Amino acid sequence: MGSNSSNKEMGKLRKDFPILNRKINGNPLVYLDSAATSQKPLQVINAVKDYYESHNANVHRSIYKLGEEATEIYETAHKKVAEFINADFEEVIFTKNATESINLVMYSWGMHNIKKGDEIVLTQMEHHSNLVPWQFLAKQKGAVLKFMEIDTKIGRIKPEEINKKITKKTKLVSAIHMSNVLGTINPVEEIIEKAHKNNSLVMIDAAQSVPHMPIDVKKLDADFLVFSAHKMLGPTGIGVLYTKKSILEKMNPFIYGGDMISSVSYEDAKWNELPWKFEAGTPNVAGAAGLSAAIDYLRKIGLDKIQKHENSLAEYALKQLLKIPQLTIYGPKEIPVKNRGAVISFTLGDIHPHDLSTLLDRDGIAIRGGHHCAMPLAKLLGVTATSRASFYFYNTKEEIDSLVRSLENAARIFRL
Ligand code: 7TS
Repeated sequence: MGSNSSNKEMGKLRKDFPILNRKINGNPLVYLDSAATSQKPLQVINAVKDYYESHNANVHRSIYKLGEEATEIYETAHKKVAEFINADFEEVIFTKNATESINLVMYSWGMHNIKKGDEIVLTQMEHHSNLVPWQFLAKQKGAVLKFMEIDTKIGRIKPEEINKKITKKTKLVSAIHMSNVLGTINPVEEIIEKAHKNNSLVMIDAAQSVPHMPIDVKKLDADFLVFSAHKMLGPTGIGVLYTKKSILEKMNPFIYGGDMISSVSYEDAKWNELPWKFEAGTPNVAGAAGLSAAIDYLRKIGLDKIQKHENSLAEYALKQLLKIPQLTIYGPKEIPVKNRGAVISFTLGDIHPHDLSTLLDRDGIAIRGGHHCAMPLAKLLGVTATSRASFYFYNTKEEIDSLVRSLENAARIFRL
């Protein structure tokens, strides 16, 4: 499929997203902040509505019809997520978001397995949610954090850093799959192979990759992998932790209480079977209903097709943005695009990214300005903030043209 026909075909899906019909300040909304959260199709909105209208009850406890239906909806969502990433049913745990998934691993696995002097290896492009928990753990345990350095000119991990930083002392490597700032897709296969050779476990922060490309956890061989439903058309408030069964079986629960037990006496308790051992309390059933619908929607289009279309959007956007002389792009700029997603960070002259966001908002264009929850990376890039345009399959080339027109206009207003 050519990039123009893919633009047209994907453009037809926009009718499923009611919010994309909104006018902002009299202009059609151009939503370019899907890395923060994606918009939701009617199929997802209706699944949540239908759950509350027709099936609402608590799960795993009520024997009456509605209770059975709610349980069925909740467990089906688990099955769909497992299938989506090629995991086993027991290996998929629902959390609140990717951040909570990482914290679960830090508390339940890290607190018991990381010891004084052990090394935890991250990249220099981690989101705070895959940095701050490990800083806390390292301080608690006297462990050492190491960072695979990046070449800031091209926005990629320096190839030699993988061998240099992952050693026999490494107990955990936790790496972002696709950068939410640079758009870089990291060589996680190579990182996982190197880590396993050194008997280290690996966690992949797939918050920005699972929504945009096919992921097979068995093929990848990651030990832990996390993501959030809200970046992949699903509702907020529900996230996923994938963990290999053999590791989960040895981990203690994270949160203690109802539903995660099989039997309780006044003195003691036995844990429930996987995955419920890690899901205490009433879960986000409506969120799970929405996540199921989101997965159905994504699978119907096909992740391969989504990735291809986003590659063509990234390529077109890079080409057009590179024509603006006052604009600096941070991250991979090669054309044709390779190992990068459709997230582009930039600065326009010395306009503060917050001012640029405000100016573009007047034209109905939503882009994010700031440090994108990666303050150390911004510092490394020599900036305090950048502007970021991030795309999903529902974005079009015409929207990129609107972005470019508005940026050129901003450059004129600021006399750059
Ligand atoms: N990891 C990555 C790579 C992310 O991009 C984000 C959120 C998270 C983890 C945390 O996800 P959460 O659902 O737990 O909040 N990234 C962004 C962003 O780039 N702009 O807003 C949120």
